[in-house]
Amino acid sequence: MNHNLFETFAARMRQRGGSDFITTREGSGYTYEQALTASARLAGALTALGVTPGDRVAVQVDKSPEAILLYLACLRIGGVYLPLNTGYTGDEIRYFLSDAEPALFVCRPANVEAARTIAAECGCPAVETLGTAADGSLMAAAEGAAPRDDIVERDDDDLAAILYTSGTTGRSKGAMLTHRNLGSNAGALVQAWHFTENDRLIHALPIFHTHGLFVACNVTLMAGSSMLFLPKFDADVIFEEMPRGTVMMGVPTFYTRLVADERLTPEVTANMRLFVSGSAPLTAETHREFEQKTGHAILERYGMTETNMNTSNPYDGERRAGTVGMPLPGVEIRITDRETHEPVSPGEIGMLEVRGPNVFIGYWRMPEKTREELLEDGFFITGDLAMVDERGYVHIVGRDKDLVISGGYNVYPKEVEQVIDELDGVLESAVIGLPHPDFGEGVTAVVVPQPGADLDEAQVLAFLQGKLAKYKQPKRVFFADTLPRNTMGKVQKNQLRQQYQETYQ
Ligand code: MCA
Ligand code: AMP
Repeated sequence: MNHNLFETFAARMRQRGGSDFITTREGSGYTYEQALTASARLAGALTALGVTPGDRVAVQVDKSPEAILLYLACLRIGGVYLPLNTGYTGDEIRYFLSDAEPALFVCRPANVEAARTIAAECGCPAVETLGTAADGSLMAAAEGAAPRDDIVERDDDDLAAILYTSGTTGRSKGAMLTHRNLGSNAGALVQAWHFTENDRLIHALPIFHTHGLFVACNVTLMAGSSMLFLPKFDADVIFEEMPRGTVMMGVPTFYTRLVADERLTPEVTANMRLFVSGSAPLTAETHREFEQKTGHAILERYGMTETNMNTSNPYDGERRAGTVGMPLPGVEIRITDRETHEPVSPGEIGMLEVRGPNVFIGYWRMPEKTREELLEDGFFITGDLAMVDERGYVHIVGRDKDLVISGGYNVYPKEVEQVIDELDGVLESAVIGLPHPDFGEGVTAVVVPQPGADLDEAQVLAFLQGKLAKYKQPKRVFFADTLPRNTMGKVQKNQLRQQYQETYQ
């Protein structure tokens, strides 16, 4: 039996035939039938370009229906899809290409020159382009390619995708996700969230992360629903489209922006049946306000790049504000002591560990990192601190990892600190997340200049331009003579967070 996830998708796509799969506001898009045909052509193009089963296909393109067809084509031929944040700079891309060694890099048409240079440096043999108007050299290649209607045989444990997540050491780690990981999770979510062919998902998330790609698109494909693809979150457009949608998935920033808008009413959301939130904590306050204004209780769920979705509030039953619900079917969680991995007493806070068919098989070419985080008994150490209440709802109460989540994007302070420290005149730096009304947490730097150095905020910010993706760059930079340290010499970031807590309030 072929365990390629695309087998499941293809069966559904054939059934759904002429029904809409992806639509856009501009009137472009694909029915399921058209998507099957077009992805077969793209599969033919990938093969002609030399992509073979197990090869990585790195993709840094703007959001478009064709980018999803490329993902499907890649699955079909047994390739490993490797999506990259569109905000990544050349330096960042260089690292990913040299680490993942893809057989093909698909970039935006406007970036092709730089992409070719970087690809050549990294030994990546092929570069093609994909634009947002069904254009670019890859689409041209697909036009002339012999379509591939077959589906390459894959095992459950074969790789379907690699998604990079930043690491606490400053080096990004490629999470290896299998056909089983993606398929089992999409199946569980379709059931848990009652997705059907009648659903129309308002899709305003980026498609290079688990949330917008796997949660949104795999669930849609598995249920045979349709999606309205929007280039980005824009409240005006969301309000226009809600009367024609049934589900929206978003990060908490979507919801804080909607709640602050007077257009949010029971009438405008009357056709919607479900609002899902994840990727960062949704405050109980936003949850309650949204419900007061619309009658809809946002359904919060919790996941990670390494695990897909782990827990979800119930579809039927109480969606408890400030909690992420219960484990999805097939997913086990345990709350443990950080040192011993022994379960803590019920109701106590500990490390959240997770096991199940959703959990990845390790970090790409990082066996040691994998051993540190993926235990022999199959439990993955999430780095999130949690407790389970008396009714079985999981509360994420903090993080044991030094991580900032800004507008749903993860920023690892170490990576930003390393770049700041390269600036002449900087002795050292500490990057922290501070409460931010729009992004949840705002990336903030505290810099210690070398004695006699004359540095200001603008200089530090200018230095980071082009070196780090925009969302990783601090919103503010402060200066200090020293950083607070404990007796072990570790920087006391809690103290810094306290000192600067009012910055964005
Ligand atoms: C944009 N900017 C940001 C962010 N987004 N800065 C910090 N954090 C961000 N997230 C910058 C812009 O470059 C701009 O800078 C300024 O902030 C204001 O931009 P604005 O127009 O307000 O932003 P936006 O374009 O509206 O974007 C905000 C957003 C977006 C809608 C929240 O960031 C977004 O779609 N986030 C979703 C991320 C996501 O999908 N995460 C899932 C991964 P300037 O003005 O200087 O140019 S996590 C995941 O997949 C796990 C598994 C899970 O559980 O889901
Ligand atoms: P990433 O794997 O980069 O997408 O980030 C996963 C991290 O996002 C988790 O380890 C959590 O810290 C955080 N996260 C995701 N969903 C939630 C949620 N609903 N509440 C709190 N934190 C969340």
